[in-house]
Amino acid sequence: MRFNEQHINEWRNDGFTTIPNFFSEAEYGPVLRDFETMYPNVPSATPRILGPSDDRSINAPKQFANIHNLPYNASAAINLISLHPQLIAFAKALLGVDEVHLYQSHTWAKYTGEADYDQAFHCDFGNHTLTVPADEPAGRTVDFIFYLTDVTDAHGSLRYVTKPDVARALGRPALAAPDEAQQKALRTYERSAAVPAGSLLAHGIDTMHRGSNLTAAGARRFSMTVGFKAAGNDAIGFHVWQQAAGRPWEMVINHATPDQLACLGIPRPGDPFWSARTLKLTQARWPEWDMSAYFSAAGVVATTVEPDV
Ligand SMILES: O=C(O)CCC(=O)C(=O)O
Ligand SMILES: [Fe+2]
Repeated sequence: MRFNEQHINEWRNDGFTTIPNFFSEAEYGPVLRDFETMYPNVPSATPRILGPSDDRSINAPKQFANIHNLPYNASAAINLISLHPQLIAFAKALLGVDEVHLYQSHTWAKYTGEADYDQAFHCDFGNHTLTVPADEPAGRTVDFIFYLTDVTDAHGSLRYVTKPDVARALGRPALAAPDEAQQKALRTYERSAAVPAGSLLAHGIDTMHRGSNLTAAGARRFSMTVGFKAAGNDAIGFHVWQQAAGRPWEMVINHATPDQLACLGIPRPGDPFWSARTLKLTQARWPEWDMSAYFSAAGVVATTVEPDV
């Protein structure tokens, strides 16, 4: 395991925990190369950092320009890293549940001068639930951010305030800080998640944090945002995987294990969903997927004959 009790306690108490070098170079290197394929037009190094007089509200949407969602038009490496067995195990341990679902996976490329990435302190629950973050750990979410490039304070590191520090800064726990005075108070407690490439930050939709600007000349920050929830938690959502028909799902499906695919809602081998009919139809839909474990668990012989609907 790449995590321990201390990480779990830190996440539960502070809202955040960081594990430097969670992914080895052999694991994140191919994903970095996939980023370079997916983002071929790195802006030229003519950074223009916005000054205090520039209108940040007009500039703000630009920070979200370079985002792609799973599945990715690149190799199996980037398509599988959101479902890395250690991420799944960590999410289960943090939520204290046996089954988790992946509900968010996107890339994000930020470049010095391309946008103003500075954000106000906020919590992310507004576009992950129609209510508010749950009290119980099992009803919460695990929101991972990991990095494919080294991140320093000058590379737009995530700034955050732990839950105890939010209470110190604002006099009570909070999920929003709408006043400038509150933002200022939070800034006095902010920490920087400056970490090397391959490192992992775990937080949730109830944590106070903000994006920060890239100020190093010609710099880039490549990250992935990956969210898990307990299986069956219908209160939480972000992507609808099924909506993505026509996108390269075979890059995930053909390379993933049954445990990884279960995180996307695909029933495991032996599940009653798998009948002779559903097995053969699914195999016809994804011909390159090795479904032998699914067939044998159901006692069905795989054939190349077109199935009846
Ligand atoms: O990319 C980051 O460092 C944080 C961005 C963020 O918090 C957000 O867009 O909600
Ligand atoms: Fe956020």
